[in-house]
Amino acid sequence: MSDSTSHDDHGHDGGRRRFLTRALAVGGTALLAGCDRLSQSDTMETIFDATSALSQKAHRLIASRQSLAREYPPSEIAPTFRANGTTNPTSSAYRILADYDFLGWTLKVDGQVEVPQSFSLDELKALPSRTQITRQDCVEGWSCIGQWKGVVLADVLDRVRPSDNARFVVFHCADNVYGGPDRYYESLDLIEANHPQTLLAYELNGEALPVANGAPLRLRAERQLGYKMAKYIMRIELVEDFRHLGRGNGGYWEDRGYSWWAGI
Ligand SMILES: Nc1nc2c(c(=O)[nH]1)N[C@H]1C(S)=C(S)[C@@H](COP(=O)(O)O)O[C@H]1N2
Ligand SMILES: [Mo]
Repeated sequence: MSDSTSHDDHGHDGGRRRFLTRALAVGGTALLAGCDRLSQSDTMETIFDATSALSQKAHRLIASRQSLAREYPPSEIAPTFRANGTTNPTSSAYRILADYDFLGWTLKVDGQVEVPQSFSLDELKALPSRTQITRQDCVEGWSCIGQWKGVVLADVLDRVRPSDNARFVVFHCADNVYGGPDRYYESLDLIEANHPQTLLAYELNGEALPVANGAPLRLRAERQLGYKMAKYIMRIELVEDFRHLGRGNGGYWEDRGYSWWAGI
């Protein structure tokens, strides 16, 4: 859907591109490894402002949609991966699943697909896996490095065969944020969803994914801010647009003012 855009971008307006590259580099170098809170909260504000203000097209000027997120050596892994947002969903359906080690959990994949399917955790683990050490950046002003193992989302999508009109991949979660009425959900476009580092992760730092970090399955979209990486995934829905979901903006935090495009 947006291939033509990314090709067009090369060679356009080099001055603007250099400016944007510099603007992001200034924010980027201030991010610390590990799970440290940033000392100057305005640093993250700068990054977040830039992220909100730049159009999706502008981002493509400075980073190809195919580029890889940085991966780190094992020595950089934080001793404890910080948890944020929901850390222990309270719905009775989730509690029962958690009490039985997620034995009865299945991932439903449906919507605009030719072959809707459900996958058990064992079925997902039997698919080819990828392991990567990456840094998660939260808009609240911290970052954390961890090692994730999971199934490449593109492999799951290949199995359900998205229809021609499918444009976005929506992740439906098990938790109501802060006990409110709305379930967490998020979405990626098909380019981000099919990126080689986009995983449905079931392991963190060599252990089963902890409940605090999204057990039994959470998204890793390593070129995106933390809020895109849905935890507690119950269902994946391929859609043409977001109109029927939440308040129509493609995600729980997007419905509350965050930018849908959260590329970093
Ligand atoms: N289902 C769900 N997914 C979520 C959240 C949440 O509250 N619920 N918080 C998001 C935010 S803001 C961040 S920074 C990361 C936190 O992931 P972590 O708890 O593994 O650090 O998850 C994201 N995914
Ligand atoms: Mo976040």
